[in-house]
Order: sequence, then C-alpha cells, then structure tokens
Amino acid sequence: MRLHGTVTSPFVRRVRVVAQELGLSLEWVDTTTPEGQASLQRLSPLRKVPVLEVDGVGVLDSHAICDLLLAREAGEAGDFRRPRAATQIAEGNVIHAIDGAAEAAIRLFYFRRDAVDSEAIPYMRLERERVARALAWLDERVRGPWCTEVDGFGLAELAVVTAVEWMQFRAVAAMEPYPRLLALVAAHAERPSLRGTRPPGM
Ligand SMILES: N[C@@H](CCC(=O)N[C@@H](CS)C(=O)NCC(=O)O)C(=O)O
Repeated sequence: MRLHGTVTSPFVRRVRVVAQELGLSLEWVDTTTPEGQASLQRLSPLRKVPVLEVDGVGVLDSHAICDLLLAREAGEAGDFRRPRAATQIAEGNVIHAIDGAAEAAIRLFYFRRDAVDSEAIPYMRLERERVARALAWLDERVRGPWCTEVDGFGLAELAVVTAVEWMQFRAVAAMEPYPRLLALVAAHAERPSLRGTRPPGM
C-alpha cells in the first residue's frame, strides 16, 4: 500500500499516526516531487492528500484510509482507542467540527500564500469565523486529554492534535482563547506516533 502525501499535511499525518499505532509500514510517495504529483493525479480527480493506493486504486480521504487500516488490523494492537458505538455521535461531532475548522484554515492559508486578502472576501471572513467558532465549541467540550466520555487516544483526539498543531505551525489562527484545547494537545505531545510524525519546525 502506497501512501501519497506531504509531511506537513495534518490529514496525511493522521494516516501516518494510525499506521504507526497499528505497526503497519506504508510505502511513502512524496507528492511535492514531480513523480509523486503525477501519481496523485492519476489516482485522484481531487488531487488532495492523503491518497492511499491499494492494488492500483486510490482511497481518496483520510477518514476512509484510517477506517480501512483499522478494519484490516482488527486485533487490539497497542492502546489506540478503536471507534465504539457508545461514543459514535460524540466522537463524530468532534471530528466533523475540527475538520471543518481545519479545511477552512487550509483555505485561509492558501489565500495568504497566494497573496490574496481573504478579509476582502465575505465568504472567507465567514471561513475565519468558522475556525474560531469550531475551536471555541471544542474548547468547551473536551474533557482533560480526552474528547468523549470514554478515556483513551483515538481518532477524535488524533484529529484535534493534528489540526491544532498544524494551525499553530502555519499561524492561521490564534490559539490563546482555547486553553483546554492547548492542554489536550500538550498532554499527547510525547506520544511516540505523534513525535515520530511531527515535521521539522512544527
Ligand atoms: N477531507 C480530506 C481533506 C484533505 C485535504 O484537504 N488535504 C489538503 C492538504 S492538508 C490538500 O490536499 N489540499 C490541496 C488543495 O486543496 O488543492 C481528507 O480528510 O483527506
């Protein structure tokens, strides 16, 4: 299985973390290279990363890829908390909220990179507000280092940590108003799979 991505992408990092947690090694295709980009374009009409190539077919979204890896490695390897029916709604809502914030923040980042003033565009002001509202909503709901009423590091905690660290790395959102989110991120900072996938400078 060949994972296409960049080391800075928070969505790609989630797949790399899940693979490490499960003890899986995935072949790496760096999409910042011409060969990696050509391979990505062949596999995905969206040209977003991550894409996992399985038997010549691209799996086009980080959630689909993580679900696939967790389903393939059904055993209880390590202490990564598997999705559970009891926390499905709460965990799903955390993931949707942080993803909405992350995708909006990524658009703000691309606008800034392209030297476009996103504040001049009403929809992009909404995107900035969406980031802040989602982070405030999450900050009210996290429970110490955990995102649901069940303890353990799982997909929701992973989504929050990877997105918040990326937002700090790219300086796309002020994080001071969200002390509980920052505490959650700090609580997991030394987890080996997170340490092992953190790009230089993050
Ligand atoms: N929902 C997707 C989001 C993936 C995504 O937005 N990836 C970004 C990199 S972090 C990307 O490839 N953006 C390229 C673009 O928007 O053109 C997932 O979970 O995989």
